[in-house]
Amino acid sequence: MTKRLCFLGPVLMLCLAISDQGRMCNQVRAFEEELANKAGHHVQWQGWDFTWSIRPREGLSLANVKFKGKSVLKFAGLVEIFVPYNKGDPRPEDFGDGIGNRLVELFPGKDCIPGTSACQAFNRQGKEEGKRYVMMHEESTGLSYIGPGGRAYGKMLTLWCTYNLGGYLYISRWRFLDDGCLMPEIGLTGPLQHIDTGDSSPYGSQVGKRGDGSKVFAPSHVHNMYFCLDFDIDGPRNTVEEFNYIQDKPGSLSGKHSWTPIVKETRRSASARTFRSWRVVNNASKNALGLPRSYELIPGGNGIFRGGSEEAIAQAEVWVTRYHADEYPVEKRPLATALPKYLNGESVENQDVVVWYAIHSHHLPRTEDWPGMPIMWVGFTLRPRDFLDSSPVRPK
Ligand SMILES: [Cu+2]
Repeated sequence: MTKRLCFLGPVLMLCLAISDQGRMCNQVRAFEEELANKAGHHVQWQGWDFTWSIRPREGLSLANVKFKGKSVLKFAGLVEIFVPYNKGDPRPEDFGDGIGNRLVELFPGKDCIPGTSACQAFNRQGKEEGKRYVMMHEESTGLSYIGPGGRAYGKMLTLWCTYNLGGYLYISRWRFLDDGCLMPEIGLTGPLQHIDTGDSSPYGSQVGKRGDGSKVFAPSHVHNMYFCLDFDIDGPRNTVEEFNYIQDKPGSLSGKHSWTPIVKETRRSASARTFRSWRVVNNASKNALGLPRSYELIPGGNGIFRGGSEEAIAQAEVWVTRYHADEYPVEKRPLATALPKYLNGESVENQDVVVWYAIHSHHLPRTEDWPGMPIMWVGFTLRPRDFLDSSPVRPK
């Protein structure tokens, strides 16, 4: 209970004297210093300004992300991958003790996307020497606008790496678009896991044949990817609002949308039926139209997953919590244990809020996934809403 006292300043020094709490405070202090000093590799590109680093638990993470001079995120990282199999087991949490040391070596000149410019390949320390694990390149997004006034063309900066987690290979990439969108994406590849012998069934499918003629059976499963997004939209005091669109009456031609502020820590479900999304708003920061600046979380994935009733982490897509220095990414407990405990009714209105987002990808293996699975991409978008003063496209 005293760990909530472990904040910065004089109190921090006080709690360093207590052994267990001292360890936690050291971690908190180290992380705060890391953020304050902008430790990691600093990048400036087309209005974006951020640092990246390889963290022991979260792997390739972002800190102090700004767009056009205003802060967007204090921290962003992948924090867990939970892969329950449809038959009920196994149900591995692929992060184990962390993914920072499960990076796969990448080869400059080969693993960059051909034809893209300025491909850089880094070691763990962000230097372009030795074994490379992180790549960054710029690529064209093609047309970003076509219409009266001409055409506009866009580009993006992609920062990425690959992990080997329990045999599966996961590519993690962060795509920064020059229009202010940030797209976190995960690519699933490598060999299928928990292969058996047999025919297709409601729990999986036949994906191939071995040399001896036996049928290769691959079980179906869901990849649940959890992200920690510590927003700071032009400063730390933010509010999360939920968007829903509902027909005025069933069958009616008209309908209304609403933005509902989330005032207390809670978890929320996705809803394709109401076009549900969320935005993080700074009500004190207004754009040129006088509208509060925000970034919107546009959900992705191919459905909604609900685990067993005892799996609290698998009962929602979004959690909104108040920032505490001793919680993730300093927290050492697995996310499945820690996250449900963070919800304790605190106010999250005009506070330093953290959004936790789970993206789900149901995977029924197919013939084409055996023996090599082509990369299957899944991701979501963080999009500026009234953050800028006008459209970012300039047709010529
Ligand atoms: Cu899969």
